This record gives sequence, C-alpha cells and structure tokens, in this order.
Amino acid sequence: NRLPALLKAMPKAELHIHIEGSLEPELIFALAQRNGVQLPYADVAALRRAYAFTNLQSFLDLYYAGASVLLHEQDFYDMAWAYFEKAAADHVVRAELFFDPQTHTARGVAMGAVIEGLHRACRDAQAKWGISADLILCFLRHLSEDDALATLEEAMPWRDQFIGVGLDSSEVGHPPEKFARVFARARELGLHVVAHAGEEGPPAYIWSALDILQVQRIDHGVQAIHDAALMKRLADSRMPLTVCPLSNLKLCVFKTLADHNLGQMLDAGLCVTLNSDDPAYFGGYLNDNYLQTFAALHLNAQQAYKLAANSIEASFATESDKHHWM
Ligand code: ES4
Ligand code: ZN
Repeated sequence: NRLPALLKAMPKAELHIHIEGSLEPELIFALAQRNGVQLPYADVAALRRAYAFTNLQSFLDLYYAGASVLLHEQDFYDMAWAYFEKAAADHVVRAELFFDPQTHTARGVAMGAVIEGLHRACRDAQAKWGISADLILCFLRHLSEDDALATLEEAMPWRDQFIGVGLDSSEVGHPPEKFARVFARARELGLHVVAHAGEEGPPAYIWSALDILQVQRIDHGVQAIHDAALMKRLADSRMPLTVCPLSNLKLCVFKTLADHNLGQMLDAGLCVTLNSDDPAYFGGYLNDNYLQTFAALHLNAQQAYKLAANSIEASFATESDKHHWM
C-alpha cells in the first residue's frame, strides 16, 4: 500500500494554520525563559498534560496563555520558522498563515514586531525551501467590531506584508454579521477575505459569512452538512472549505476521526481542503492530518489528488504559481 508515501510526497497548500497554534510547548518554555515570562505550569510535561480539550473555548484559553510568551520581533520569527521547518518536511509548497494581532497588541506588543517578524520568516522560507508563504490577519470575534476596525487601521503601515483578513476565536454568540463593516473595509482595501464559520456554529453562520462578509473561503464549515440548500450553494460556487480533521477530533466536534464528514463533503462535490489548524495543540502537522484521516475514513489515491488539487486551487497564490504546482 503506497498511499502513505503519496500523501506525504504530494505538493500541497496549507490554508488554515494559526501560527500561534504552531507554538510547541518546548518553544513556549524557551521563550518564557528568554523573555522572563512566568507560566502557570511547572514544565513542558505539565503543559502538555493540560492539552485535554472538551470544546473550542477550553482550547482557546490555553492557546492565548501560550501566546503570552511572544514579545519581540525575533520571537515571532522563531515561531514561524519552526512551523516552516515542519511544512517543508510535509511538502507544503504554499502556506497562508493566520495570525491574531489583537492577542499581542493588547499585551503592549508593537504591531510592527508581530508583522515584521512573521513576514521575515515567510521571505526566508521562500529563499530556503521555495515555500510560497503569505499572512492573513485575523480579527478576534469575541472582541468588538470597533476593536477590529482599529486593529485594521493600526496594521495599515504594513499593508504590503499581509494579503487578507480572517475571523477566528469563540464562534457561538459571535456571528459573522457582527463584523460586516470591517470586512467591507477590508474588501475596499483589496484584501482577501475568509472567516471561520460552521466549526461549532450553525449553518446560518456560514450563510452570513457568504452573503454578508462575502468571504472567498469558509474555514471549517463542517456544520454545512446539516443544511442541504447550503451544501448545494457551496458545491455550485466551488466555495473552498478549509477542513481540519485533527482539530475537530481534539475539540470534540466529532467523536472519532471515523465519524468525520470529510468523505461526505467530498462525495457532495465540495471544494474541500485539509489543514492542521493548531498543530502544536491538536497532535499533528499537515501530513499527520492527511495520514490519519485517510486511514480512518478509508480514502483512496484519487481523493488524495483531489484534496491536494483543491488546496492549490483554493489558495491565493498567483495563477502562474498554481499552474506550476498542478
Ligand atoms: C482556532 Cl480551532 C480555532 N477555532 C477558532 N479560532 C481559533 N483560533 C485558533 N484556533
Ligand atoms: Zn482555525
């Protein structure tokens, strides 16, 4: 059976990775020491033991605590560089990295330190491994739209160092329409627009991400399965869904990987892609997501090619790069 070798070697794009979610416990402790930040965990093993999540919020609490060790431009660089080393090993040719500036600026970290550190790592990854990489600035949906608008304005001096905006954090109770104005502004600025929708939230949140935010991709979107008209809309428009199976498993969206609806979404003709979300917290990078999901759902080589091709198609790379990778 040569499927695992194919899954590993295929050139693929990763379109749903929160770079703060790639921060491994070892790097969290190294940065805490370097920056003199106190952590409420004795050591790496104690932190790792705390990674037992019951839902999205139980994860987010630890994810924001972990990010508190990031203070300086070099910290952001080192975090992204560690991710690119994994991505290169997984044959990722294109990566679109989410980052959460509000998590950092709220602690007094300069916007420039965040964006410049991450952007420098993107450039160096291109030079060292030929990975095409860009940044997507995400708004925290548990905060206000005014806070998001101020964050977008604050990032404008670095407009050429990110390609789009996204929407993440606690979904239920914070529907996409809460961010209608800031997404309209982002679109006016020529930024790409994506949003998390239908991870834990209802199909209605996917409809409003499409119709009100006018997103170009839906992040997660797995709850679409409960709405036949929405499934038809997504299929007919070839709207990409950035699905993250190991994330869904760890956050108890599905009871087991065998229960995941990826196979049904592929069968329904959706433009599904596979991604790692927060690999340091969810137990695997991109190839782990491919390997474990294919094993659990008994997917085949044709579906492997389909998912990899979808990831390239759904990316915001140039048409010439896409052509080169297909
Ligand atoms: C996230 Cl899994 C997930 N969902 C929503 N927001 C997030 N931020 C980081 N990981
Ligand atoms: Zn996510």
